[in-house]
Amino acid sequence: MTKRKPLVIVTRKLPDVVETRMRELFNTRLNDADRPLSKAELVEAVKQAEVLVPTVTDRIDKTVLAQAGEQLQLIANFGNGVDNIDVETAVARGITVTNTPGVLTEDTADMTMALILAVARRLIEGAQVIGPDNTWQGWSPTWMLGSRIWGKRLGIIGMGRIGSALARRAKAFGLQIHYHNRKPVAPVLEEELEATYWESLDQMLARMDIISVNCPHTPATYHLLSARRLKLLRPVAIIVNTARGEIIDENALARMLEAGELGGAGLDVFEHEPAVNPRLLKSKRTVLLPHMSSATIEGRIDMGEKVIINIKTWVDGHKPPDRVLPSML
Ligand code: 8YV
Repeated sequence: MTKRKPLVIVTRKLPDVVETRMRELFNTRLNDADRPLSKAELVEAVKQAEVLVPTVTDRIDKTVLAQAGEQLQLIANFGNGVDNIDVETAVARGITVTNTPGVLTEDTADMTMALILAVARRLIEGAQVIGPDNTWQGWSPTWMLGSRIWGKRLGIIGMGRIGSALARRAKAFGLQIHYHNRKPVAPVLEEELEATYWESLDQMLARMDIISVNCPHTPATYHLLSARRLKLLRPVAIIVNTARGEIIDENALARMLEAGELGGAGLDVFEHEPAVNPRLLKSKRTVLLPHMSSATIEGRIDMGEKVIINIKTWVDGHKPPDRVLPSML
């Protein structure tokens, strides 16, 4: 019996081992050049593919979905966040949407911790002194002083998988864990982390030394950290974001950093990627990374595995394990 091999269109270059397995299992069209698809190319893809494998750089909105052919039945996102996809419209059109949860948790939590340390301890500034031109003039007792993180308070916005993984790390670094979430986490986890739950985000913000954004970007979390809320932060507070740029009002944040109203910011994500607010670029109080928190080879292969499992389960006539439903957002 010949196995059915659906046409799978992958929008970006994935690790070789993932692509090879996808070619073995499906009629897979790859993007060797790794150039992001234009909107017209994306529309062309949804007109042909039975399965589309997009990434965060593909905006699958209403206008794209409106042009999808009947044959498009599965969007297997290569990524955890699905804010690049209009899930409601997709599901209403009978298209299944899946993502890749769980496999980028530890890598993202590692980089969040790295950003906290980098901002508080001026890691990048220091490394730049001993750059190719080595401008170091020698040790001085009052030079390159950062702020201690041990004993400080960390407020985590979004205590899901990544938020909890960050909390475990942060606890080991001597930080006191606080969090804001739609609801408190299980008592056993709260106890393990010795964490304090804040129902009121405003109240938590005003009391923390460090804030980490770890919630998904949904219509409800767009500009959750608005200009008004950012003003609640203490002037020494550090803010890190490895979730989505849209959760923070980037302009308001940049203005406050410029005015010295915040201790600093460590950002891996931006509101209008790949564009970065020029004010953030100029600020000495920022450590900026190009959306690379989950970028490990192991993580990318695991993400590919998840995509393959989701497609294969669907091909075999079952419900893929990582389905995303509008009610989950
Ligand atoms: C991914 C991410 O690299 O998975 C996510 O939600 O933010 C990133 O770490 C990217 O989304 C891949 O599409």
